[in-house]
Amino acid sequence: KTCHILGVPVQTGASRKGCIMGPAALRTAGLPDTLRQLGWDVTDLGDARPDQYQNVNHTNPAVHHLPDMVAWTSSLTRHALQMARTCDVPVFMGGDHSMSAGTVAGIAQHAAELNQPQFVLWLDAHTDLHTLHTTTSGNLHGTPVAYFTGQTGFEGLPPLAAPVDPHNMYMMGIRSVDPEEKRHARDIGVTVFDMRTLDESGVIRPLTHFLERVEHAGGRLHVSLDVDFLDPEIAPGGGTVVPGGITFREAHLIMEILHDSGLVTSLDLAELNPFLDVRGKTAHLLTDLTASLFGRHIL
Ligand code: DIR
Ligand code: MN
Ligand code: MN
Ligand code: MN
Repeated sequence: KTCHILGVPVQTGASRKGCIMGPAALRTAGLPDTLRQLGWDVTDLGDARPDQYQNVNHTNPAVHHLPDMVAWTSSLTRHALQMARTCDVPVFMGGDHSMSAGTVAGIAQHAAELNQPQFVLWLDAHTDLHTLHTTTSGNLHGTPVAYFTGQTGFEGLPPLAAPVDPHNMYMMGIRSVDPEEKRHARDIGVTVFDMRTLDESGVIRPLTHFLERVEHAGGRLHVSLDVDFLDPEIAPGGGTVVPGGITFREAHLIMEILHDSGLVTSLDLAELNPFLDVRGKTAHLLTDLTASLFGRHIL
């Protein structure tokens, strides 16, 4: 099986600088070689670059670095589509989570070409469901889900070839949601397994339920992993960490179950900020979680 890896050194969607070093840290932690040792045919494509910057203005004065997001989104949509056409499982090493506006847009376009429904598993403390109008922080890493599900309020961003159906969108680990995002999540019908739900039911039941849906629909599955999905104790290398996150074993178990399903067709590793990490701890954890997703077994 083939895996193409692309670095996405974007940091302008976040409030704190440092995600630009994410791809370098994941390479330093040995991500490509780790997947090779598991038997995968891995090609590291190097780092992507944004397209030419255009002047884009916006009426929401909080919004910052919109031209960067536009330029990255068009570039990454193209890259993701091409990677999905040429390998079994594309992996995108971020970069802040604004990257997923482009990666998921391109991946979903490929699913549409194959006439298969695209599913997305969003592993994050946040829903990232703001539009350019509802964001109060102006940090555009809080907007990719609303963009790639085709919501209005993204003037200036590339039009979507194939929006993801919000009903095919599942979120886990959620524990920090702004009021406008709450309304939006309810209105468009994404499924949110928040931390309270996971505390009560564990991670296995909701995940298995979701995977059965993907399987029955004959769908393709993109997994988008934000560092702050994980508890800050085990993953300090993120700019917007939130206490009460997923534990080390829960995270590995999710990856192991995802692997056994055989359904995952693409992956984002988002929000690693090596400048805030502690001796590569978070970079190594993301590498090990990716290894579990790609078939590393304890026995
Ligand atoms: C918050 C935080 N909802 C915002 N979002 C983050 O700024 O829009 N997403 N950190 O990852
Ligand atoms: Mn996120
Ligand atoms: Mn987050
Ligand atoms: Mn539907």
